[in-house]
Amino acid sequence: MNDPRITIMQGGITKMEVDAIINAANQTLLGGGGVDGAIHRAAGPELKEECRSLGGCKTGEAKLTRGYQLPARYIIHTVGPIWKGGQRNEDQLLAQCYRNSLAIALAKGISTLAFPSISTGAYGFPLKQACRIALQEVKTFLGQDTTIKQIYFVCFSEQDFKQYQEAFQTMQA
Ligand code: AR6
Repeated sequence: MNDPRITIMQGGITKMEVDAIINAANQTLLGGGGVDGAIHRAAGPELKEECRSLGGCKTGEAKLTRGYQLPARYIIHTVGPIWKGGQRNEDQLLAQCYRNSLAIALAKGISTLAFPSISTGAYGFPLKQACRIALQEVKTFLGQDTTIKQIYFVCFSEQDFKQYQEAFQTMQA
């Protein structure tokens, strides 16, 4: 059955009008390139100030900040694994990113949130494998008792968008 609470779309995550967006950050939480850079630029310099007070973040874990100039009220920063060939617990660490981000959202009473494709840019995680993990974790989470009403997967490129759609359709079968 198609879960109406999951939406796959193409676009920029900084524009999303949701309670929280997820950032694919690095362990310093002090900004970087890719989606992390875009989020810091759009949120403004106060975000970095708050991030500085958090003392970094381990791979697989997640931390919450305000959204500042973003339409989103909160940002959940998570650190995906760097792909090293698949024998370094990368799958489990990526799954933890989704699980821990969702746990924070639930604890905050958040009802709408948007994920980027964590680890599949600079960190090199194979896209097909990563989006299967992302969708699996979100579906498992939504199968439990939750206040979350809508989860967007915001794909930046058309290639990512197609891959997510394909994985989603395969999982419905
Ligand atoms: N909205 C949605 N997705 C985006 C956006 C955007 N505005 N911009 C890029 N993407 P990456 P990672 C996509 O490299 O692999 C940073 O420097 C992008 O096309 O941002 O987890 C951090 O500081 C790709 O599909 O994150 C870390 O050092 C996805 O976001 C490192 O990169 C993730 O690509 C983290 O690497």
